[in-house]
Amino acid sequence: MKVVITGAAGQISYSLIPFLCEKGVFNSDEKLDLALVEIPGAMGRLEGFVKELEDSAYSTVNSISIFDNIQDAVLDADWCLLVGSIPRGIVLNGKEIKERSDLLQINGGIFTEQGKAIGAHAKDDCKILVVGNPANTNALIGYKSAEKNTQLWMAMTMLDALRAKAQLSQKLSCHVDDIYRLAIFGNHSPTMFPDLENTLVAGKNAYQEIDDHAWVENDFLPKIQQRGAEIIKARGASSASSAARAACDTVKAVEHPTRSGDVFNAAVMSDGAYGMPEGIFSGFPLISDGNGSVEIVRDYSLSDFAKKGLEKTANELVEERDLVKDLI
Ligand code: NAX
Repeated sequence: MKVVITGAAGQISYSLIPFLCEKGVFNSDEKLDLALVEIPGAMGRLEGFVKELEDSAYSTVNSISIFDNIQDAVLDADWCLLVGSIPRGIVLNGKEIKERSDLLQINGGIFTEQGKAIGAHAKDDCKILVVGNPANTNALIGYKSAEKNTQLWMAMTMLDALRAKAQLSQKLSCHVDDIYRLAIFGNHSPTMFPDLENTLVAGKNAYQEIDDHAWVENDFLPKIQQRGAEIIKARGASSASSAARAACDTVKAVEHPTRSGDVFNAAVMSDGAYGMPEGIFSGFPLISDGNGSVEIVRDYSLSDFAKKGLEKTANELVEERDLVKDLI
């Protein structure tokens, strides 16, 4: 089982790769061939991390290789976790990258190249999870560049779902495992829409159990939408351990059948479900059969409040798509 991870010397990967090496993540006993990718300037750091991975002597791992280019890394890949990207605020050629449009263009270049390489050299049924931000639009660029619709492209919204479950479990004093059908719609950005109206907690409707729309609108939604910023403020760095947990959970969710009556969360290419425009990557509730088939769950009913939320995040995704239209 070949697993490619870009941004492998970064902070998310430092937690993510050990998580992926634990038993039971993949639905196969085949040992892992890890292909770790970095930019040339970070290869030294990556070599250091590889020494630690070797010292961990994982029984799940067959080999660990490092690459400073995507083309060689993705040959026959089963999974590609695209974590590496250029963060907002970085200084490139003397200019600080602050604007979303600049960030989209720079990362767009990276994801065009990665998409082409994955389409040409990875397995036909390769699964790809984009973590690097702006994740939904990076996934769109990668998917379009790959030109291979047998491959499954996703962008990560699992972290948003885990954050929402954690807040809901505190509010209703229940265990996170008792929460079913919690869905994140739209963009992995502050416009995302976490839906509680279709969520079940121990078989009961979560929204009715909360019975407090003001809490949902004024506390819960902003909390989830702004959680990333809250963590940056407190930690001086963006979420890493929780993002790694979420990326690993997404792999697990695709690799194994979804538990009965539940969903998992990722952004996939929209086919118009729930009125999200076609041709953007949007967060949806999904199910997996554990055999490579992932489907959007289509039986959620949306209130006017939810529809307004979906419209807002859809508009942002369309705007982002328009900003990179020369790349797709
Ligand atoms: P770091 O800056 O620690 O690591 C990123 C790594 O990517 C660096 O080592 C860099 O050298 C490498 N890199 C850059 N361009 C590359 C390329 N073309 N090929 C290979 N490697 C490349 O960031 P980290 O905290 O690990 O975050 C990584 C990305 O995840 C960021 O874009 C971040 O915004 C995004 N996030 C996405 C989340 C999500 O839910 N979708 C949540 C967490 C996180 O904010």
